[in-house]
Amino acid sequence: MTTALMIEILTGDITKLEVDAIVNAANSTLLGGGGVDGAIHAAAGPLLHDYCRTLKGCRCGEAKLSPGFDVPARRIIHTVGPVWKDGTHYEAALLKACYRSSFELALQYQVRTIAFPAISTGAYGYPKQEAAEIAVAAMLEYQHRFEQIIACCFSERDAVLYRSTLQALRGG
Ligand code: AR6
Repeated sequence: MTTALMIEILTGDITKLEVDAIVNAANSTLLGGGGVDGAIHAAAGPLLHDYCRTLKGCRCGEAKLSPGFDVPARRIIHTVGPVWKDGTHYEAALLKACYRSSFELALQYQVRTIAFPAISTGAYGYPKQEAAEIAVAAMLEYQHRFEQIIACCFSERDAVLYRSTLQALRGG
């Protein structure tokens, strides 16, 4: 199946990936934090923090762009996922919006290869299975507009979940 080449599920550190853009699971200040956000700021260096100050924050579900500075990726797309409460606070719509906003911003900047972490599934507590379904559905929706879409999982267990979700959503 040709589409299989476009969505890749990897296990590893997103800061190391040589792609046009990596996506950051940020908070609304865009000024850094823990998890993947902390790792990206540490790898990109202090100029990223200075640049992010000029972006004046970002709302949940939206996305903003910065250069990659010291990471191999040329650009970083910062998006703010929802904090999971109980599923009745528009969490799913907001998480979908994160993926769509990130993809749309990437298209505006001629990004052809892009990598995502599992947005909201760490500190923000989004259930991993439900989040994977939203992530993979968005990737399938946009796959024809990119050369490569990487789901960069931080554990092999998450990667197994993404692989089974991808298989299920593709219909086997
Ligand atoms: N590469 C890829 N994935 C990673 C990496 C990495 N280097 N490090 C962690 N992950 P989280 P959130 C995975 O908590 O839930 C921050 O403090 C991690 O295992 O980074 O959206 C921000 O500033 C998990 O699967 O992001 C916000 O305040 C996924 O990335 C808040 O956390 C997301 O976990 C955002 O919370």
